[in-house]
Amino acid sequence: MTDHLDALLHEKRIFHPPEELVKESNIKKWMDKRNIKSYSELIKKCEEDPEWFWDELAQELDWFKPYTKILEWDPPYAKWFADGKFNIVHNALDRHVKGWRKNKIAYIWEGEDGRKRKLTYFDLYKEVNRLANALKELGVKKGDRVSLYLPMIPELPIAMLACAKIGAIHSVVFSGFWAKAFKERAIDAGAKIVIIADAFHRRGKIIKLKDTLDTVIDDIPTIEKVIVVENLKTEVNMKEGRDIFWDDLLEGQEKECETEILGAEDTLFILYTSGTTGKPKGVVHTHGGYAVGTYTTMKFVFDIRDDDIYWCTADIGWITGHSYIVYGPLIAGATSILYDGAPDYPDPGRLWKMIEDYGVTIFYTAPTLVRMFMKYGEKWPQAHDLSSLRLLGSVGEPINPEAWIWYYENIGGRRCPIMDTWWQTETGMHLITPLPINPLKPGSAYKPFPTIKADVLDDEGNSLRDEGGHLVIKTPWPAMFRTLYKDEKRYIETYWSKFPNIYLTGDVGRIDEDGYFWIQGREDDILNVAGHRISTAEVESALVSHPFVVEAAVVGKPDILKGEEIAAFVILKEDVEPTQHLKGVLREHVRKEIGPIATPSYIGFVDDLPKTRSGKIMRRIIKAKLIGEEVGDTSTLANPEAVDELEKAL
Ligand code: 6R9
Repeated sequence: MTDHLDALLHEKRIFHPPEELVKESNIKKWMDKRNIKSYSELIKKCEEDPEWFWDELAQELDWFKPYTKILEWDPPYAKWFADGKFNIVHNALDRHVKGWRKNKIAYIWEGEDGRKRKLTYFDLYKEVNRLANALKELGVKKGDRVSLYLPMIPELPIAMLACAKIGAIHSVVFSGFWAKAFKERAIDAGAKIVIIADAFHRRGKIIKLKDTLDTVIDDIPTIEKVIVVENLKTEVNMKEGRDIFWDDLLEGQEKECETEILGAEDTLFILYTSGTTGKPKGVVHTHGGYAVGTYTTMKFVFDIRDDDIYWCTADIGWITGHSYIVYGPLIAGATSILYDGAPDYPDPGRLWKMIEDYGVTIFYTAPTLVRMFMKYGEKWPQAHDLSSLRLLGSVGEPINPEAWIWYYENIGGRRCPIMDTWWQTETGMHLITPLPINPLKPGSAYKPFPTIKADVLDDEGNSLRDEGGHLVIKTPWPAMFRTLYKDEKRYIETYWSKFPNIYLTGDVGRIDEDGYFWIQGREDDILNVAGHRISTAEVESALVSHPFVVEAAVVGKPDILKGEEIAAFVILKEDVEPTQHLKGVLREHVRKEIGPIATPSYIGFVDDLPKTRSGKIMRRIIKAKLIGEEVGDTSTLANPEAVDELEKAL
């Protein structure tokens, strides 16, 4: 049976990057300079001396006072460059403004309604300084927490950088979260200030963010001031003495502001991520190591260069946006696209038109979007000139081989390698990922980044090959989170207790005979059917490989005989009839792809699947609904209405 299972994820096809791209790549040039002949030689050297690698990269950044120690590793606590004096904003802005990048564009912004703005590094620098001065005037000090509740407008990175500049800690809450979710996070962080926008557009509608905040603000006792960006200039309720407009606050503020000299280990931000329990986890990142990690991966994974137009479609409210829209690209001095709107609005050609309009060269998105665009069809990308693209990226969930190939052919024109980057809010930076010089297998996130030791273990801690198990990381890395905010106990229990001194990712992975990693999904997404371990991702991948299927979610339904049976919820292509006969066809298809053991006992057709706002399918909620349990809090869902559909479908 395992043979069948392996057959699905054991993609035989190998895709090599174009020779020219390899030759010109940052990593190749970097290795050449150091007389390193091959990638395997680099990996070996990094394994022997990881501190050598990170020291080399850290030296490309500006330190107020150089560090003398690179790493202090006292598991599960790591300190990187600890005695160095540093500020990430000095590296993301100040040093560029002193040099030739001063008038280089940092962000090209476009709103859903077509509004456009361009900000140079100098523009950004001045705005950050004015806000930083204003925050100081409001009494914000080093270590104070500031909650940012903003859509994808330039004021969001400006606010993050202004906080970091003065040593305050930002905690961004995704603007698509509801009031309750914001409240919970702001209370946990003990935020003194909230920076928010009046409203923003989504799918042509006006979402009134400030009104949402007003419903919970009185329950957050630590908030002293609310700063309101007039993004759409909608009517807002302003409370005397507490609420201030951004423009009024910045009026007359100095365009220069001293950057606080911090320790490398000082906290940069807290970002909340959902855990297995209901309470979100406050993931804590620092200035120094995080800067080095995000910068290094920007340089080597995305191969960023000064003439690139780089676009990561994530929302800054997630770690992907923090690391790869704000800090990584700015430290690297890149020009990035910032888009505030739905990706398929006003039509499914929106992103492709923007790639053409701005000549985007590097494009980083999520598999869920790729599948959505597969559903809309090839004609949308085909209507645009995408020949400027050089490199593609994927993040957030396993990309099924069909989606990989579609992305590779229809967006990348068979010329752009896809960097399938595996990482987490906790890791801060890519940990398992190809570089543009590596041969790719569709659906595999390649191998660990230089210096990173990753493995797949069974329950006893033995390394597994060609079998699914716990994905773990055995070595510290600079951008690793340092703790969970105010919850040391949970930090240790969740991540460091199953295997001593080894980081438990919570994902299931498999390493094939070539050493490629195949991420199979979260541990809690693994089914046990008649004693066989089956990953929901594998069955979903099989379903999605059928030409009639766009997206699928698979969960386990408890069964006395088999332990679990497989239930699948399927979204069909627009013109396909949802018949009983088709259910049989799909079952047969999965049976053929993986084997009888993986054949779904139940198939239901739905128009939508419950997803988090970052696009992850919420299998836990689907499962609860399926077995008639309490669904619980659905406020973090992007589409709570999708939950009700599930019952009817089977
Ligand atoms: C960056 C981000 C982390 C979880 C992670 C894993 C899944 C992310 C992936 C991937 C397969 C990839 N994940 N990237 N699975 N291939 N390339 O998404 O952070 O929101 O914390 O989610 O996402 O399950 O554990 P975060």
